[in-house]
Amino acid sequence: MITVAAEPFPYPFPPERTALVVIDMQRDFIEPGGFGETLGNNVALLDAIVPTTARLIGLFREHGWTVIHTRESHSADLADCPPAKRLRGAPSLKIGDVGPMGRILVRGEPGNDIIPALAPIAGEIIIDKPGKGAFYATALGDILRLKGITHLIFAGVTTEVCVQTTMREANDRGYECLLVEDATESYFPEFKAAAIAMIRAQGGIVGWTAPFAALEAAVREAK
Ligand code: C5J
Repeated sequence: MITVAAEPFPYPFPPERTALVVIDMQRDFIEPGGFGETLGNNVALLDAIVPTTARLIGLFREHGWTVIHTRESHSADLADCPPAKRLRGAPSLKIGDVGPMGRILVRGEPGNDIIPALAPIAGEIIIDKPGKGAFYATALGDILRLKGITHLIFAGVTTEVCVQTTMREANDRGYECLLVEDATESYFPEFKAAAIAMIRAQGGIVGWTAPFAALEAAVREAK
């Protein structure tokens, strides 16, 4: 067991039964011209966590621990995209429309890729998810069960939407979850702060949170 100095109290995890889940670090959310910007958001805010997220992924790769990436994405015929999702918020470009990086939030389009700085490498798992939560309409639960995973460490965007939704889904399924505070971001800093507070309130009702430095220090000390 490795124990991280976390909130609301120390987080112990068995690395061989732990997966890092990096949520939706896609061009569509982080680069201009994608889904995030069509909804009126300042995408530059999300770019700030890329170096820390790269170090977090690097830490897992260095030890050969499980890394999972998710992509929010839809099939080309949009059969898995509810009209409510496509139309809500009156985006300047809707899901499936052609933008500067190809069709917005459609699988296989350039904008739907994970940003080059965090690109998956051979052997890492990629989950394409049509919803905000990574367990909905995906094989994630089966994959984790087959690998014997009991603990999940989360990073990615956006904190209060896809990250928090997935963390809550995982918590309800019995996983012990930690969110890395400086490897997650929101278009709304106050929503990020609120999500972190909600996750660790009431004795860790959804899980734990800790900065990357605390996780890295715990891993180095355990050697
Ligand atoms: C959103 C996400 N915000 N990945 N998706 O629509 O959080």
